[in-house]
Amino acid sequence: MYAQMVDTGLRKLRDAAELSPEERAFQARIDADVKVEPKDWMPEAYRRTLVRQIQQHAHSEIVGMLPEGNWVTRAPSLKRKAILMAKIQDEGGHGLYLYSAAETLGVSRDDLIADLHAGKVKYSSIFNYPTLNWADIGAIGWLVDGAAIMNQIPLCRCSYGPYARAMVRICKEESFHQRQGFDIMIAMAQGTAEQKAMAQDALDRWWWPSLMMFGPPDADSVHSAQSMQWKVKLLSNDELRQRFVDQTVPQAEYLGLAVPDADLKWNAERGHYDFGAIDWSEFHAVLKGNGPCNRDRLRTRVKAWEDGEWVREAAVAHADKRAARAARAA
Ligand code: BYC
Repeated sequence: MYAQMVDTGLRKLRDAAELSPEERAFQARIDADVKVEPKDWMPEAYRRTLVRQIQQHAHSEIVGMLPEGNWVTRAPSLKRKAILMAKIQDEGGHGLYLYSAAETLGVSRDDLIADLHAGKVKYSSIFNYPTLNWADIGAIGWLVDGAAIMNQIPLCRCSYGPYARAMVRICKEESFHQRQGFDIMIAMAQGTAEQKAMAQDALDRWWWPSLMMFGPPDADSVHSAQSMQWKVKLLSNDELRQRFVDQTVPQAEYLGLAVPDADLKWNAERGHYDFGAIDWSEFHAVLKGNGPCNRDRLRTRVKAWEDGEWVREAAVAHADKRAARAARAA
């Protein structure tokens, strides 16, 4: 149990004997499921791991608003438009809870956002794919939010208190998002032949990128061993991916849609679906900035930040004036 990695980026865990007394006590608290709180002592690598993961997660929520925002003005009805706007607003809120959780670790939101805009840190690969038709909005809710929930429900039990608590509300909202996506897919799959074809096309394009959301295979995951030791991650990338496939294939069958994988097959012995090989070269290309929409997503985020500068400055000036007025009155 008492083993830690020498450095994040290496896969070798240290033996208990190699840990300092503080590190041993820290790991013992984690093993006993005691939450770590901001003012508690923590190994510097634990803090860095959390800042990395939480900020990647926060950036994903904010960038994740963009592919959906593309469809607000083209939603097929007022009801669908209102629902989509509420969902996108929820994603913005998730980003804010997560930036706040990261700030408890001694970093500033402005610095995290500057790193995103400079391309120094990642956000989820999935948001570098385009939304080409309305069925894509259904597929995002069904598959992308479905994958997100699969990954994030266990994070409600992760070792860092502020992150775990933020995840509780996020997961509740994500589960509505998943249902609204499935509702769109039902409407389209049961609609005209043309609508059903759009739903199938969306599933064909979003299936494999959704499986990539869970990250590289366990054997290639540089951070998993240490993150699981620290309960920053509760389940491995491959375990979560398998759970997602097992949960989603029957849903596709219910919709009457075909999962685009010739090797997909129920394995009674394992009690799981076997599925085909993932094209990891595509995943790595997207991570390197060469996905279909990487440049566009960052350009849009930077522009939104710059366009909003006067609002942030006005809010600070207003707060300063109020504080000065209150000080004069006191
Ligand atoms: N995309 O050692 P590994 C959402 C990176 S939000 C991009 O396995 P780890 C949603 C990884 O960061 C979705 N990068 O890493 C929002 C690492 O690079 P760095 C986001 C990826 O951290 C709005 C390297 O590959 N969810 O769902 O142990 C609307 C090696 O990987 C990806 C979260 O952030 C990827 N897919 O595991 C709807 C949840 N996968 O950092 C939905 C919290 C891996 O060394 N995060 N990388 O430069 C996690 O659970 C984990 O961080 C991951 C990766 C499973 C994502």
